[in-house]
Amino acid sequence: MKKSLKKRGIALLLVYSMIVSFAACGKDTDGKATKDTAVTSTPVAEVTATPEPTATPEPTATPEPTATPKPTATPTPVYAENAWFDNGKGADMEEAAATVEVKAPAGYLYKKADMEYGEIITTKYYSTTCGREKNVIIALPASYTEEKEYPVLYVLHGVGGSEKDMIGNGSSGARVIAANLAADGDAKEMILVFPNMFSSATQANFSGIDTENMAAYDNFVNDLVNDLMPYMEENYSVATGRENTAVVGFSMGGRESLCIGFSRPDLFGYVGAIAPAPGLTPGKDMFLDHVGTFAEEELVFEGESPEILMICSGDKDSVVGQFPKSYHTILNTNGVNHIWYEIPGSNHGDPAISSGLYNFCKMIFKTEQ
Ligand code: FER
Repeated sequence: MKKSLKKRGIALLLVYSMIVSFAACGKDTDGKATKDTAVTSTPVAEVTATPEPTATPEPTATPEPTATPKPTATPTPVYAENAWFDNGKGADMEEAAATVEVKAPAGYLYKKADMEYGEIITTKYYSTTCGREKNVIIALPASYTEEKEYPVLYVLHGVGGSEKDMIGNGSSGARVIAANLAADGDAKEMILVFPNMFSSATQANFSGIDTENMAAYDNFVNDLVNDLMPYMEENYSVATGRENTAVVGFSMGGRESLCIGFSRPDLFGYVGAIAPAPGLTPGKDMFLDHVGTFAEEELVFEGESPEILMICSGDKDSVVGQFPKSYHTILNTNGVNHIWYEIPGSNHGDPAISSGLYNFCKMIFKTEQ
């Protein structure tokens, strides 16, 4: 019984193979029969072998995915892994951390042709801290009106920099990123303030990375709190209070935003540091043996703590190296809730700067009041 079945199977296979071979080889690409039939070109000995899988119709009928337009306009966001560090002191930042994207989408970095970006005011205010006038640039939202009050984000530049550095229209331009996000409803409308951080009472300009110049940057917290913030409140329609006041900075500006955040948690509800420079705590690098503005154990909040405290850095930063990560480690040790993430492949600049600005602008001023 088995044998006869096998024989019948072989016979069937033979017939089947002949038909398949004929069908496959006996037609040209248009499906028309050709003169050169396959029957003669297929040796019988091979026909008894298992039919080639080519006989099974390939699933070519399914439309290729290329037919669907590629979603290049809105690329899928890549969320930062482990961006949240909860040390058991509350989980206010957890939700925000889940939305951190490692890179700012390109669509947010440049001005859109059909959009208003608001007035830019280049002016001076008198600093009692420095005993002189200081430059500041203020960027108002396009819809600015005295009828409303706006939260304020102070944006701090890098070492030896100026008030002009961070406003930009390019990929590190805080004003364009903030406005594009606000237009999409992903950020609150806000006033951006770009100060000049150098705050010496005896010297007008930065002259090199040394302990005196660093002290002049650390002194900016006094200029900010005693001079610039009152100036803003007097001259613009500003929403006051820590829920409406944020500070973010790059490199030296990141170090100072942390310095400000830890010094005045009563005034700043949102603190962001992008590739923060060494010297917030004691440490030595190629430039200086930093005395440290704070001892490591002083980086704590006794009472109020920020609604958002974000530190980020490129993982290929050749200027500040591992210092940003060391601040993250210190905060973990000290039980300070914060958000920390790295921008893969970024050196000391973009895409880390635009990533930090984009994520920070999305997170701030969202606390229920
Ligand atoms: C330092 C290394 C880098 C330092 C500051 C920087 C204060 C800042 C770099 C920048 O702002 O881009 O040791 O000391």
